[in-house]
Amino acid sequence: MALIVTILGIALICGIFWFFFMIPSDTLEPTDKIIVSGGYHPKTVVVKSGVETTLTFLRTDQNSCLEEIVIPDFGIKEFLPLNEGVLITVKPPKEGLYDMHCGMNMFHGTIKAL
Ligand SMILES: [Cu+2]
Repeated sequence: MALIVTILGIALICGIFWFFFMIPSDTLEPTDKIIVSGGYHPKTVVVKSGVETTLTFLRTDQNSCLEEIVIPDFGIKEFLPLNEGVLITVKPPKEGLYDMHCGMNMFHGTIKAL
């Protein structure tokens, strides 16, 4: 009986470890936060190519010009509510610079994939 409890205990601990540490290796956890206020800060975000990266966009600027974020290369077009973080996942296929801009193409930022 004691042995079964011990084995179950070990299995449980392994399960917890697996849950927290065995996240798929090509996924980076939420990472770069981009403040959207009078433009994009930072203006250039560096990510790894071929890897899924989740970016958090937080708009703190009332200017409705900035309420939409467009990343044409990844077919992304998202509404950014004021003061609410929006998660956007990108996976650049190769190294390079990828443009991101507001809905009216006035403010620009860059995703740099290494
Ligand atoms: Cu705009």
